[in-house]
Amino acid sequence: MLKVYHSQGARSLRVLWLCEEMGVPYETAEASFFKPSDEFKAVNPLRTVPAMTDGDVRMIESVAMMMYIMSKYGPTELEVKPDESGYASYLQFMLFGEAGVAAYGNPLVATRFMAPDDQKQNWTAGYLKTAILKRLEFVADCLGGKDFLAADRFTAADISVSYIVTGAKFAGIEGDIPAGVKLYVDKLWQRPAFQRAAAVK
Ligand SMILES: N[C@@H](CCC(=O)N[C@@H](CS)C(=O)NCC(=O)O)C(=O)O
Repeated sequence: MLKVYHSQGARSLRVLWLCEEMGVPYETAEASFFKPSDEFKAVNPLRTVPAMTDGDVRMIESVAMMMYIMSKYGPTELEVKPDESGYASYLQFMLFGEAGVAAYGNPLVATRFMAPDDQKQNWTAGYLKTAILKRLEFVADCLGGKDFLAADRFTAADISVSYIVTGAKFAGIEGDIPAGVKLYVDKLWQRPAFQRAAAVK
């Protein structure tokens, strides 16, 4: 069975949400940032969350985990196939959710909580905040009021991109999320599978 090393509010939410949507069974193990267990450290020496095992398989990238689960435990409508229109958008937003948006949040969170007081509002923190919000404006433009980013249906790309709104509170930018993105994510969060995943401690 899939074992997901999870911390509430972390990117493990992407993996749990996908599993809940697909009905794939999983178990969780606590992945604490402050007191990582020996087991977690052995699975993920980087101690970033999430990590996942599936038998002998060991993974430490959340979007790759989603792609693995869809390929291995699908088929699922959450994945857009190469012969469907919307495939290129799907692929792009799957990766954009992490590489294009959420990755900018890590140094912002670290600066907010770990930098010396006189550096918490430094130039780089301002740059990172602007970079994230600019990219979220791009997401809002791409949505143009639609409910989903690719293929006119709910897909894993929506799970990937929308994580940033959960992470925004750690980065201190939750009040700055563009209205078009907020509306889009609020609707996604109505999904029962999201609510089950978000409730996992
Ligand atoms: N690209 C990785 C990023 C993982 C990541 O940075 N997770 C955050 C929590 S959501 C974390 O562990 N931050 C602590 C750190 O970077 O040391 C993924 O998508 O799984």
